[in-house]
Amino acid sequence: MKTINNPSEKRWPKLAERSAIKQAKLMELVNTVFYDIRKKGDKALLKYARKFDGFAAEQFTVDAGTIAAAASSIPEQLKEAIGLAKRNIEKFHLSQQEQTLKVETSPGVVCWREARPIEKVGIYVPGGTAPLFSTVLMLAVPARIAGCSEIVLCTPPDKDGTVHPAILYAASLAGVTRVVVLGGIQAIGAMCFGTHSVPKVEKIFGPGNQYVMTAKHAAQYYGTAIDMPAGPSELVVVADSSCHPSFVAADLLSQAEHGPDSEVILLSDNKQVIREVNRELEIQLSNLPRQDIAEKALKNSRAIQFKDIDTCIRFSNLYAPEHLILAVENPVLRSREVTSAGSVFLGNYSCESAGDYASGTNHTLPTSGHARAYSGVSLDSFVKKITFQQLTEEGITSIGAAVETMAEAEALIAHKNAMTLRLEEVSKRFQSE
Ligand code: HSO
Ligand code: ZN
Repeated sequence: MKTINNPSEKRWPKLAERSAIKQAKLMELVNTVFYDIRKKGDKALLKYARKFDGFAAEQFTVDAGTIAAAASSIPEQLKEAIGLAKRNIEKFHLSQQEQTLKVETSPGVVCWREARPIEKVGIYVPGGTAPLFSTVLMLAVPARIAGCSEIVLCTPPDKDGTVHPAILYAASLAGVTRVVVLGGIQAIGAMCFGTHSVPKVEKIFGPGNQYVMTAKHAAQYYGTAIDMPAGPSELVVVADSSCHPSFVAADLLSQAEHGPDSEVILLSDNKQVIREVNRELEIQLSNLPRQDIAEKALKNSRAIQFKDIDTCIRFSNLYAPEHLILAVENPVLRSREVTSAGSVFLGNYSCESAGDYASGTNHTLPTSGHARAYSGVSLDSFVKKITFQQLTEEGITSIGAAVETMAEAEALIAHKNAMTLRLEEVSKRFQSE
């Protein structure tokens, strides 16, 4: 990894920049595909599935028999692992349910919020070299807890036109209501507009390549919400002399192996740590099946040495990584300094893989600096929160005059009247009693 030594603060913004993704050309393509899907529905899906994936299933929806049969082709050990992960994701996301809290803001004025599920949600699971069935759990489990009535999963077919059995198994375990074999722009377009075989959804979740990301971006324009803007995966590790260099290297590689555009950064106050992590990277990299991908990702990556751990964390806050590992002394205390990150892993034993699969936190997180303003996916991502209020006669008298005064000052007399009529009725009744 390229090492940078004590960069001045002036250089930080440049060092925290992600490489820009060129979306303009892709947007043209997305618009064309979307237009066709709106006009021709399933016919257009078939055309683009053949064109882009080289394959289109006779029928887009995977039948119940195929889904049920998937369980028998998965090793028992993997089923148990998926079961454990599901239970932990369920526990953590169940804990995010909020109690309704009714607040009396003024005498007789009660306000509260209640969550209602987003009825139809779509989950996109990329195909390609790694079948991300863990992502199925991360998205379908909270959708189920939230009470979403339709959970549509779109995933591209393998070369032979099938879906990986672990994706199907995770889908049935987590409560997905329909699995559709469809990938890329056409999958996002199908869920955005709805066709004969793919239901229209209210919100689309999940990772994807640049085509998928651009299509999700465009879907918003047509009124379909998305989980968050997404880019290549990222990891920042802040490590001091208490770290285990081999662990740190393994963590950096775990994220680097996602894709050649993944970005991993090591921040340390210690030259020796950087040297040892680099040595470990070389040893471990040579043993990885996805060595090529990880190697390419490491080329965009860097180690930065700062004067102390405080400065490392300040830089990390500016960078706002998707994942942050604090492999430092007193990690819990240090974590208070973290102001922007998608998910934080504390101490030498909290590897990112734990959160990617089985600890219970969600692995769908903001990338590309969006952690400055966005949270990762949680139970809240699958609900709308509706506010309620109830005013009694006492409530009208507590805030009525203020409402009248403010409405008049905004020159909105109908607003004022809505209150005045009630105030008059209440005061008349008081007088006659
Ligand atoms: N680290 C990925 C999630 C994932 N890792 C899925 C393994 N499988 C999110 O950036
Ligand atoms: Zn990962």
